Amino acid sequence: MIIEKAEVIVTSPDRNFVTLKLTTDEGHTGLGDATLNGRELAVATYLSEHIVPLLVGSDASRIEDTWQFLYRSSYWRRGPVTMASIAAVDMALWDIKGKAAGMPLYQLLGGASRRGLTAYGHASGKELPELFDSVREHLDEGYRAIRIQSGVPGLKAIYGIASQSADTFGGEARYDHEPARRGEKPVEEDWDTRAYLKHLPGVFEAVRNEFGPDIPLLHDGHHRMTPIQAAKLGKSLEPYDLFWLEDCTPAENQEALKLVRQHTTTPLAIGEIFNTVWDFKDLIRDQLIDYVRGAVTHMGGVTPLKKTMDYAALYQVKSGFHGPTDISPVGMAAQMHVGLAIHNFGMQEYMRHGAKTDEVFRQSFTWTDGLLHPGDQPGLGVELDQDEAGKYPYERAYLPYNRLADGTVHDW
Ligand code: CS2
Ligand code: MG
Repeated sequence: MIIEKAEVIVTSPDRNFVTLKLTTDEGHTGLGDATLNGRELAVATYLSEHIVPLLVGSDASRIEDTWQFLYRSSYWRRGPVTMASIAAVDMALWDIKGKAAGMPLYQLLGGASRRGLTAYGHASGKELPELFDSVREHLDEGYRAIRIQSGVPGLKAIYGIASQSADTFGGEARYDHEPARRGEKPVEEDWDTRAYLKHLPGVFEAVRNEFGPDIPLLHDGHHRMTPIQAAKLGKSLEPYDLFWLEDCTPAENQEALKLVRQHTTTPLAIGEIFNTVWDFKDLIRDQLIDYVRGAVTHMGGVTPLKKTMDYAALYQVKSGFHGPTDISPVGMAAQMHVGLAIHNFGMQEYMRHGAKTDEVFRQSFTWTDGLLHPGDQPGLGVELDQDEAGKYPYERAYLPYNRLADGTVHDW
């Protein structure tokens, strides 16, 4: 089975996506997601200039060998651009393998370990009434676990708060579908960690009082705290029994997690910007985290993500794969198959894509009773409508960033 054609497709239905499409001499096609939010064209170029010429004419059935070849032969290992590019090839080859076998990917990975994947959605609000409405909407949509993000008194706009983004962007609530804002410059937001640490425990207390003790609640610290601030937050949230606290520190300095861990039993999730098992190795071995936030798209594909999770299983660390709208439907499908097959599944993040995105990417996953299932189509179960994709050319887009009150750039 020879790869005859490799196409890199950049499309921007509700936001930018980079997709690799491989076609074999036997007529099978495979899709891979290579979207790197705000840096999409770097990956598209890496693929078209440096990977496509290597793929055409090679054996589509050799997934492991192709991965090792792309990873080791470049000499320049790791990094988000390289690993998103390799991820796309890996996903596309698994898609082809499944289609050739007539089986959904999760069957090739060992079959289903559960009926479906518990998924959490993003509730947010500037003030409590809006936040409560947002929680109720998510419960009505079938979510059984909810991430809580709140405005902070005195701060104008915080990433992840839908209603605040509406204010910032002239009445347009674009957060859900467009976290990377289209435009020539990134949007500037403001930040104050002391105000946040003071405010957040009260928000969780109010949510627990309103919605009861049972619903799993999550929170994303989005890399904003120092280790001792993160420790303080974890401790102050203990009474509200979080499912996880995510990205409490930037984690570039992994030692920081030791300090956080010494002070709190709030479960920790980390790694949406990690690229390989090496980024997770010490955190997992030292049991400093509870959930792996890697995404199939940014971790180099299905092959290394499955290996990372098998390693994590030795330490009772579970999955919490990153699932915002900048993971395309192809990437979401791939990680749903992995999540269904592995034993140590924890929770899947699930933000709905926009209507135009769903037209471009025809999907076969289901969302029933709070559970996602990738479906039983052979391969990944996603097809790309190239005519639809062609209607939406790339638009430059950037993620926002933060400055403190005195003008200092801060982690966001
Ligand atoms: C967030 C993401 O979903 C999450 O946990 O941290 O929205 C993240 O900021 C974006 O995916 C960045 O591309
Ligand atoms: Mg996050």
